[in-house]
Amino acid sequence: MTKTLLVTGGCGFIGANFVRYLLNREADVRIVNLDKLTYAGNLSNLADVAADSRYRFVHGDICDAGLVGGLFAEEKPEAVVHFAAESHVDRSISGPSAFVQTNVVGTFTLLEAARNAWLDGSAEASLRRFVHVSTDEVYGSLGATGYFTEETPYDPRSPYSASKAASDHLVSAYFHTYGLPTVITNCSNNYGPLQFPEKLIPLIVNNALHGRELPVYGDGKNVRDWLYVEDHCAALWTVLNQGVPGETYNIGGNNEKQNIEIVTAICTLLDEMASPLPGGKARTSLIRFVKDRPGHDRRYAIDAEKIRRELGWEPGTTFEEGLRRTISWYLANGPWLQGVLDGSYQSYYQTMYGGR
Ligand code: NAD
Ligand code: TDX
Repeated sequence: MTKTLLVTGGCGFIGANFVRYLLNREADVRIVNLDKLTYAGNLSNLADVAADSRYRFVHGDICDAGLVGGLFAEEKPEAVVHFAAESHVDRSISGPSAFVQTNVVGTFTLLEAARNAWLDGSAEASLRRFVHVSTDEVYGSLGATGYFTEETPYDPRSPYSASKAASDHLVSAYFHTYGLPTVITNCSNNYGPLQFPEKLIPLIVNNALHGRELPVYGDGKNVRDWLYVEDHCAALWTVLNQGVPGETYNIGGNNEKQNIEIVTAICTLLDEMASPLPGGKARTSLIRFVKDRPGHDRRYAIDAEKIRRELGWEPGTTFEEGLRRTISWYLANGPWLQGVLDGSYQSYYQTMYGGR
C-alpha cells in the first residue's frame, strides 16, 4: 500500500537528498513536499523528480497554520519528516529572528496540525510517525575527549542551536502530553551534493575552484564529525520505519576532523581533479585564518551506538570516498553552483567575510 509522507523543507540540502533517495528506492512511497523556498530552498534540486506522479510540491510556510492544517486534512499523511529550518549558525548570529520564527514557531505549528490529525491514535487516524530532524549542536561543545549520547544534557550555545533545542523540547512535549508518535534524531555535520555554499565544505570547494581565499575561522582546530548525506538519508528511513515513539536517536559518521584538515583535503583533491590554478600554485596557498565565529563550539562528536545496536544502522561511506564524490558532483554541476551564487549570495558573502 502506498504511504504518503509529508516532508517539510524538501528543497533544501538534506531534504532534497532524502526525497530523491526515497523516490529512487521505494516504489510505494508518495511524497508531499512543503517548502517556503527561502534562499536555501532550490526547486532545481528536485527538477528531475518534479513530474513523478508520486511527488507533489507545495510552496508555503510551515508557520502558516491554515495551510499546514489543510494539507494534513487533504493528504492524510502516514508520516511527517520535518527538515524545514533556518540552518546556518553564522546567519543565526547576525539575524536570529528568522530562526525563532521557523525553527520554534514553525515546528509548533506543524505539531499542532499533527496533533489534530493524530486524534489520540484512533483507528481513523492515518498519522503514524512524526520524525523531527535535529542536530548534535543542541548538546553544546565538547572538550578534547568524550561523546554526545542521547543522555547528554542540552546546552545549546548559538541562536541556531537554541532554536533547534527549543523545537526538540516541543516535539518531546507532544509525545509525553498528547501521545503524538514522535521520534527525534540528532545528527552531526552532513556533507554531499546540493549543499548550499555557505557551509564549510561547499564554500571551500567553490572558493578553491575559483582561486579565491579560503577563510578558516580561528585556529582551524575546531572539530566536527562529518557524515555523508546519503548515509543520513538511510538513517532517517530506518528511524521512520523502526524508531520507537518518544525515543531520540543520535546519528553520526564516527569521523572527527579538524576544520583545517578538511580544508587541506579539499585543496589536495581539487589540485588533482580540477584545472590547475594560474602558475600551477597549490590551492593550500589560498588558506587564510580569519576572525573566529563568536561562541564557536570547539568540538562535536556523536556516539551513534544506540541506532546501531537497536535499529542496525551504520554509516556506509568513508570520508575519503564521500569527499571525492562530493567534489566530483560540484565539478559536474557548475550551472547549479552558478545558479545559487546570485546577487543575494554575493552580498551575504561580503557582509560575512568582507574585512574579516
Ligand atoms: P537547508 O538550509 O539546506 O534547507 C532548509 C530548507 O527548509 C530549505 O528548502 C528552505 O526553503 C526550507 N524552509 C526554511 N524555512 C521554511 C519555512 N518557514 N517553511 C517551509 N520551508 C522552510 O537545511 P539542511 O542543511 O538541509 O538541514 C535540514 C534539517 O536538518 C534542518 O532542520 C537542520 O537543522 C537539520 N540538520 C542539518 C545538518 C547539516 O549538517 N546540514 C546536520 C544536522 C541536522
Ligand atoms: O567559512 C567558514 N570557515 C570555517 O572555518 C565556515 C562557513 C565554517 N567554518 C568552520 C565553522 C565550524 O567549526 O567550519 C565548521 C563547520 O561550519 P559550518 O559548515 O557552518 O557547520 P556548523 O556550524 O558545524 O553547523 C552544521 O552542522 C550542524 C550545520 O550548519 C547545522 O545546520 C547542523 O545542525
